Amino acid sequence: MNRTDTEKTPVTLLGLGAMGTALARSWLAAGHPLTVWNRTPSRARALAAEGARTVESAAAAVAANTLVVVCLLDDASVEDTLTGTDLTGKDLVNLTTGTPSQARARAAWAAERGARYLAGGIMAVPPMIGVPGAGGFVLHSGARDLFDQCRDTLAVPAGAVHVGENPGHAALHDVALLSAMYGMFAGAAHAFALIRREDIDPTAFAPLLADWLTAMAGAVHGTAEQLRDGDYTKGVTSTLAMQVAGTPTFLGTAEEQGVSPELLAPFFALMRRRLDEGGGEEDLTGVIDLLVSRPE
Ligand code: FVH
Repeated sequence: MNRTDTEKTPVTLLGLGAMGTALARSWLAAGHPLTVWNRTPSRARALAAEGARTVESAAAAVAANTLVVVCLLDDASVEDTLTGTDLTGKDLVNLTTGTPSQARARAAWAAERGARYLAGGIMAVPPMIGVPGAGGFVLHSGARDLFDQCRDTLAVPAGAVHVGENPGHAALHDVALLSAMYGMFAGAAHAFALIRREDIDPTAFAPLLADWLTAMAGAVHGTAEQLRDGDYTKGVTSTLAMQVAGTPTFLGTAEEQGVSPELLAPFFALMRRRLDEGGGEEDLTGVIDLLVSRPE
């Protein structure tokens, strides 16, 4: 295909749910020729009015362009949609959320059908798509050369980050980052519960909470260095012994405020276990080893 530098790569997009529609609009806004298909055709109508080409079947959409992006509900819907399409010579980018093993199996499945394959994980909600500076990004894993060839197009909806050749690693990073997010939300839920019955305006409390979480987020770099070096006492400022000694204050305050400790208690129990095993001079990194099951 001869294309000048100013011509934009044509894209096929399968799946026009909330996320697929946001992706579609970002590629249209950036001037990429876009062919779309959705199981429920009515969802494609607005995009057709905005310049997308709509086709009657997934097979026709796949046939339209080399670069084929799928953003569907789950791995089963990807199989449903792509079965019966001709993937020979296609560059298939799957932005559907799934597990690492599903991603590896789907990569092998695509290779058997003659496609090059990138797995993706979208770290954004639809309003962040196509909005520079919104903070969203998309994780990709699979062949580095394919990622490099498609990078400019893949970076249109949100920053594109390659996290390795193993096709399962985008999903693994995705779930790891979202798991950390849920831990943060759990902590925030407990914090709001503590102030709930007091004369404290939650909207005045929220900026303090956001600032504190932001200030603490950088601690993950120290954790990463300790894991890399295998030295959990390196650079410790708040020892596990000190932190465990403080847990009765947290549990006592929860009791005083009529708040269940059920979100905090499991983490405190792990901290206590690590302390009892001799990790008092570490900070929290040793807890990670308690979570990882070891091969028999
Ligand atoms: N929306 C979000 O906030 C999150 C942000 C992070 C990434 N996720 C993942 O993105 C995938 C798509 O999410 P979505 O928001 O577009 O999801 P829906 O709006 O529910 O749209 C689902 C689309 O999937 C189609 N679909 C479902 N089952 C089938 C099937 N068996 N065969 C063909 N298509 C199927 C559905 O079609 P229709 O119902 O309109 O006919 C929609 O196009 C997802 O993996 C998120 O985890 C989004």
